[in-house]
Amino acid sequence: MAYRWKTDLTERDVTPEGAWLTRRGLMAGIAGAGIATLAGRGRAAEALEPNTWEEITTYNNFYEFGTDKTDPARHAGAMTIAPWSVRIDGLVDRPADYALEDILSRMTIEERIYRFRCVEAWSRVVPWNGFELADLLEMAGVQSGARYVAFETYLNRDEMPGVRFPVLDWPYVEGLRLDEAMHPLTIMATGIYGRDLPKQNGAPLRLVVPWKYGFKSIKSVVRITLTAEQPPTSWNKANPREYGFYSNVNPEVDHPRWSQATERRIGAGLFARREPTQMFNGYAEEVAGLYEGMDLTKFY
Ligand SMILES: Nc1nc2c(c(=O)[nH]1)N[C@H]1C(S)=C(S)[C@@H](COP(=O)(O)O)O[C@H]1N2
Ligand SMILES: [Mo]
Repeated sequence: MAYRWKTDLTERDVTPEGAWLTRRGLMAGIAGAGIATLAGRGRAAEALEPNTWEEITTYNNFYEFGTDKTDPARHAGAMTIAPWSVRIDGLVDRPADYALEDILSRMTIEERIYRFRCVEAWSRVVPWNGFELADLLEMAGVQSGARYVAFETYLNRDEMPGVRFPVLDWPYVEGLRLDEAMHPLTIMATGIYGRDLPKQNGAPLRLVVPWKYGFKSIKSVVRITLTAEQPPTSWNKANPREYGFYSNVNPEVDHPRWSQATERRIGAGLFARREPTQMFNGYAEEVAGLYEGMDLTKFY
């Protein structure tokens, strides 16, 4: 398939040969969905190691299952993910409850190896499988008045022990400007390493916006609404001074309580040096244009 967008890293940069071969085998075995392996135009100077399946699936934020990093892996197993449907509504031509199987039968699943940067200043590299959000939105038919996209996570009080606590106003909600949502780097992830997305990572379908802090990448999405007005977002509602609507990764705009200049790479080891955080998490070439003329200290 034609390569359209640089993802920073090539398969070979980030994947040990053995895992690569295994993964190819796994991916070849996935029925129905056409998987196109996306070989990014890598930056030769960078030789980043992949994060392991273990590192990606046992240290998570999914507050519906508790606020400890190990809670999602321990508790998310209780979440019902089949049958699953996504309501797409608001300013669209074809509002409906779309069954996940119907969505997947119409989408092209690709692999996207993306950096992932949490606002808490840890990071990793994840080989996602997924499709472009733009393709899903086009399926529903975006109307001309739409300017934003609102997302909502599944909520079930019996299955989610964390929602007994008012850490956030449940359900978890997020939002993007329409041009951010339509950007080719923005994907809906369905897998990691060619395997189904684990529940703790937001099965069966979660947003991934690689140039924004991790909390924008909302998990286990059940509703997508096209709106004219900027939608409310969970972390912004909880603490508007600390978490803005945009939440673009920016080493020059610190969190009020900590620096965002550097990050701790998961799996790097206890004595590893912190790495410098990159503007837009390394995707400036692709996305800086979306924010031309905006004061990023004001629109944080
Ligand atoms: N519904 C929901 N989505 C969520 C969160 C959450 O608590 N609930 N946490 C966010 C945060 S803070 C991060 S860093 C990422 C973590 O994704 P990962 O566990 O797949 O690395 O999920 C984001 N999406
Ligand atoms: Mo995060």
